[in-house]
Amino acid sequence: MNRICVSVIVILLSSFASAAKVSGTVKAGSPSAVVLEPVPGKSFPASAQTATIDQRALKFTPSLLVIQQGTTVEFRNNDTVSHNIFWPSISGNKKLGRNLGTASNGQSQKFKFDTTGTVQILCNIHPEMSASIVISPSPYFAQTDGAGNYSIGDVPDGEYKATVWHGGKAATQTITVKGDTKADFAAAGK
Ligand SMILES: [Cu+2]
Repeated sequence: MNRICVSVIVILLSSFASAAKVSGTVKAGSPSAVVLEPVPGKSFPASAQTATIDQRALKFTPSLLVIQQGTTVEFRNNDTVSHNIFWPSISGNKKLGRNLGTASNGQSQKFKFDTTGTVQILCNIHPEMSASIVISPSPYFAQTDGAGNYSIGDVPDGEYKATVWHGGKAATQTITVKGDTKADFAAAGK
């Protein structure tokens, strides 16, 4: 079971001059994610996309999913046993917790995530089942490959604040994007 769960949020602080690629390595390894988050006041149209988390062999797949705000996630039961879907909170806000109930084989449950933050997806039938969703306010995000590398295209030049989550913990740092930019992130915060 992979307990590593790393996310990086990069907050855009300055102007949109030109677009470039931001890439690098999250040294905590995979699964990891990199998200670009605008400063307050700058917003993007909500996503109308969909994403899927499978339930297969008593696991959520993927165990880490990164989406843009407004994305609908389909939870699809591909096991012969029933699964429940619930989350106690979003970024600690218990008012945003939900219980989608139980689904049997072949059934799907859908939920549109309209708020940003991080979500721990759980099943009350199988306590060992867990997945994480990171909800980005912007369309700038990526998940790492198996080696921990990430790449985000079309990122405007500027100052960004990077938040790295690892194992449920977070750390932040500032990076500057000017043209194609390399940005590596260490593991874990406090
Ligand atoms: Cu289950």
